[in-house]
Amino acid sequence: MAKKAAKTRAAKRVKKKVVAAKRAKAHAAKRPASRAAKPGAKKLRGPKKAVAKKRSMKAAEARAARTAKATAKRATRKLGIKKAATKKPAARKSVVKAGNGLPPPSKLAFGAAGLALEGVKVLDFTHVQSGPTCTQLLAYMGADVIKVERPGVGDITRTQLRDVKGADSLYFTMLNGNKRSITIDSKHQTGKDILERLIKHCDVLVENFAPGALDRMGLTWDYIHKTNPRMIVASVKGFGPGPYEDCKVYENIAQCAGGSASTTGFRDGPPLVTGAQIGDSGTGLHLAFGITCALIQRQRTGRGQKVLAAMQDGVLNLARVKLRDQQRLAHGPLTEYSQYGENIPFGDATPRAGNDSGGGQPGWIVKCKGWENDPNAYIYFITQAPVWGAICDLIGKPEWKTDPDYATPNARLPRLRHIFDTIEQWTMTMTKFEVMDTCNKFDIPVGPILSMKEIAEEQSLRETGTVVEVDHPVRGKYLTIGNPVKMSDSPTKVERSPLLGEHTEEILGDVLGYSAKEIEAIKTSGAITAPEKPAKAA
Ligand code: CAO
Repeated sequence: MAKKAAKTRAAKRVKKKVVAAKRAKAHAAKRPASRAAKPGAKKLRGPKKAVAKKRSMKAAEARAARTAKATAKRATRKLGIKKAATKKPAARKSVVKAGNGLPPPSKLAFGAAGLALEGVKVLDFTHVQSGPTCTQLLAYMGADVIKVERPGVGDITRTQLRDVKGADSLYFTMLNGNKRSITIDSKHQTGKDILERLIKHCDVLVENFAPGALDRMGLTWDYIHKTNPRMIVASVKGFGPGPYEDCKVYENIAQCAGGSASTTGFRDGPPLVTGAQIGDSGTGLHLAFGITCALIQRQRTGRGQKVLAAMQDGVLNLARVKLRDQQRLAHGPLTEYSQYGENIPFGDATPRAGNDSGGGQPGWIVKCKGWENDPNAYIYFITQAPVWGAICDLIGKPEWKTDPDYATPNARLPRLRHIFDTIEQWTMTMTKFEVMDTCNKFDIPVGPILSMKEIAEEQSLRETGTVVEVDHPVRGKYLTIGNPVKMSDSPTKVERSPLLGEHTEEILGDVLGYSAKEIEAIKTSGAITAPEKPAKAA
């Protein structure tokens, strides 16, 4: 008992000493440098004084720390407390392992190790253009894309803009290559059962129905996520959440709502939509990017997620330089717009820029030989600053190289119209291809206006697989656009689009495991066939 009391008293004494030492340390830290300095020390001024002050404070702190450490050491010794065994940190092993946990590099030749998305199964509920663009790209990359279509009807584009009677239109065939087609009535109970199996089987569901349509089929996120927590549900919609989220949207609506139309066309004309399908195909591309990222994230999390690409957002993303210009307007006119050189004042919004070059290197479309009869006998000409001297020599204006009105990019800005008129006098003496050949020798950036006919016939595009000819059992040979992205270890082989329901039985049997007997029952249920047309009255 007495021993214990003595120990407690000793502990209290030690504690007191520790507190005192701590106080001393704190006090030393607060002590002004002048007081910390030794008596008789030379009085310092300015920066030297500041350095000395810092040094003496440091010394005081160190003294206090030493005292506190010694006191605490004595105290622990008195109390008989053994110093806790401090674990020596193990020698630092290299945490960066070569390969990052990935399998060893394949020894197979590049292009022989399968395709990038091999093994990824996609339940494709897309139609028209935006969604099909996305799933076709996934299919080009090797995913197994199972396109679900309404029995007897299919994707509406099969019959839209038909050029060959009875055959799937090019609108459809050029957006649905490398896919398999299954017909399922998603509102029929047996159809719903088949879809449930597909949801369990697939990794990604892609859809671009009008807002709410997927939910009305009973395929809500909650249901899908419960049925297959790993499934990624990817959607194209016209607008993101907000006042317009329930609206149906087509290509040109997106171009208008995304800021493209207001900035396309000529200043004195109405807004224009572009021929490039930035709303549909552009958003499909964005969605494909989102899906591949979600697939990678799923490798860590094990779960799927919703991926949304709104067409307005996709267009705006592609028109971002125009939002850049909108903000620049607050700080003065947009000097690279020809309207600046023509002394036409700017309004409060990014104007239409005609054929002005979007970047800081002025450019314009100029006529070439034959423009009177050929609507595409034009070339885009960029007066890139580093090659200005070569341009002057070519167009017969060597004096512009030293003329202060033309010698610098800034001096040229108010004279762009005259400069391009002069360039045009020269380009009109040659075909667009001759201008291209001549300019390329001097590294002058130019681009012939190629017609779709010229592109279809361009041999180099065939050789790279960008333009591909495929054979179709009903319509015969047709051209399609292959994979615009070329990968050294995932070469794309473009295949024709499927006929409506061409793979229904194959998918039911081989993929979903229905027996022949079950397939027969499904066939007669009406879930995969078009409803019978009522017989005509005699
Ligand atoms: N079985 C049964 N019903 C099916 C089916 C199937 N396999 N596939 C589709 N349907 C039904 C849908 O359930 C929907 O029915 P309800 O409206 O009764 O629920 C119906 O077909 C039509 O779907 P939808 O509304 O998507 O089609 P739409 O032709 O009226 O509209 C579009 C087309 C493109 C405007 C609209 O889908 C849309 O806004 N999509 C989102 C934006 C988009 O992708 N636009 C780009 C299109 S490309 O230019």
